[in-house]
Amino acid sequence: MSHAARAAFARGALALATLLAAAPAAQAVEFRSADIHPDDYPTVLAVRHMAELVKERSNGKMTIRVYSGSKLGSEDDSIEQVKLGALTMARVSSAAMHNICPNTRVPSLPFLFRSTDHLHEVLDSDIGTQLLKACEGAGFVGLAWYDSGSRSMYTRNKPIKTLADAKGLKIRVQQSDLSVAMVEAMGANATPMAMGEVYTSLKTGLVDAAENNFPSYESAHHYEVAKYYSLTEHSMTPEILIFSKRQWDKLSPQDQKILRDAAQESVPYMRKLWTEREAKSRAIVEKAGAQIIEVDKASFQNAMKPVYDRFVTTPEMKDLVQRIQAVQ
Ligand code: GTR
Repeated sequence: MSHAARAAFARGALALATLLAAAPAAQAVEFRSADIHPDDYPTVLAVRHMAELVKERSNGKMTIRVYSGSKLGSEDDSIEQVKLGALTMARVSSAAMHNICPNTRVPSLPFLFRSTDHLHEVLDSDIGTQLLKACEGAGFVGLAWYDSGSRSMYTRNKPIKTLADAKGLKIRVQQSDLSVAMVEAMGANATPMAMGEVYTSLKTGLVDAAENNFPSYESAHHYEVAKYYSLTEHSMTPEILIFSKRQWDKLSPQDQKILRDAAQESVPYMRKLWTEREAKSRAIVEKAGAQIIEVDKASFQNAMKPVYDRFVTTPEMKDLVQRIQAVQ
């Protein structure tokens, strides 16, 4: 080879090496994940934790960018985008999936879980795995369940102490027909709306009440406009992390495993943060003047039969409910 040819060859080799060095970056994928909660909320921190594990285990090939604080829209918007594959992931309340995949209604059934331990036992068992798959036919791979504590009622004007106090109130609920039915079974009027509209609706009196866990009541500032928090603890609807089935099917089994494992490993991390946040949020709202009220829980519980009758209709759902109740 002549000197000139050798030099040309070396230049070519160098160009090729540069190209190869850039190649992993070219193949690298960044997944976007949506959450309506602020940066310091346990769900957001949990998905960020998952993102770190995924990046490390895929040697930087897969990264996840979490968009918090509704930057990508409401929960319903995100779900639609995930279905289309325009957005890869979303952490949403499983109540937001009720009308899309009916079996997700099961863990939201009123007074179904006896305690947080009971909820964890169920979600960590094959029942939890079965329920995570409930939305695959509708375009969503369920990656993990996250805690959301229990939801309780809060009011603007007067406290709810017993079922009779809920009668006739206009109560904001999540956009789910089960949530609507639950509030109607209490003798109240349900107003389904997105979380982002609740603060103003409470403030202006469009609704008299809403219901949520302590961290959401606190972080969304609802306690400033509805200071009576009544411990009805009527539902323990968990959060769910969903992945677009369209995008999932394009991934290798190895990459799918990295994602699934990392999501699962973010669960205990999230649970720890959740317990801390519940206590912290409760302290914040109490300090700000919110009143925490004990209620006659049995009066609420006794009113829930019509909800079970209407929604637990298929043999599969009946079986799920029975199996959940049997978990010790
Ligand atoms: C919260 C949940 C949110 C959202 C909200 C609501 O507890 O974390 O994802 O669903 O409730 O009431 O809309």
